[in-house]
Amino acid sequence: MAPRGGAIKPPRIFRTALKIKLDKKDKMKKLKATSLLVSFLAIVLLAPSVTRAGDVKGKVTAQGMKSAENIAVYVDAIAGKKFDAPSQHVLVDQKSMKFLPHVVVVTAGTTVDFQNSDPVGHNVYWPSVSGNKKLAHNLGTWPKGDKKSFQFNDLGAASLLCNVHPEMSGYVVVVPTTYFALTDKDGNFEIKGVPAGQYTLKTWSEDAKPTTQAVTVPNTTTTVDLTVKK
Ligand SMILES: [Cu+2]
Repeated sequence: MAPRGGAIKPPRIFRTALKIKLDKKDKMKKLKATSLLVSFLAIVLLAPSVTRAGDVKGKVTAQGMKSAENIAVYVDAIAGKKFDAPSQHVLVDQKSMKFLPHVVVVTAGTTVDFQNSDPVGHNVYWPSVSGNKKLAHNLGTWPKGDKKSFQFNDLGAASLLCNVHPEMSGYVVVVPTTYFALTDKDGNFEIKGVPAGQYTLKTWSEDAKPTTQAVTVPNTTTTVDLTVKK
């Protein structure tokens, strides 16, 4: 004799199997919905913080000067914002009896490596930083292949000289933020990734007086034209 209830057993198993199948489907649906929600939140919450910065680009017109090249354009100190000293060093080569590049712009705390690539000894010193003789420093004289490093913590322009070759000159321009650029031969500059906000833009030039200009940075590229005068 067939056991009682034998006839209803298969449907139960079937129902259980169906239930498991439905549960799985349901779970997948829930998972899909959750991941969609997470993606949506990620886009809504993270995207603005990524795009809330813009580039500041423009052109510097140099009045009464032979060139608009090598003019530093930078965002002045921002209240309440500190910048860490970068771990990456900046290189200033002494090559073909020149400081190369002629001008480097760095943020405060940057270490500059002075490398001698010439077959003659070069000296590196600066008699002042933006005219402040108390910040004068002499790194000494060293032969080809050697380098000496210096961490620039004081703001301003250190005017590099070599006491062996008076024709050599260069500049390390130390600025308070990491938002800076140097003009190309036509005076063009581009400061990338400036957080949206209002700032003071400043210039430094070997030949011209410094200039100051207010700038509002939206979360897109903004164009600023500046004029510097001798
Ligand atoms: Cu020299």
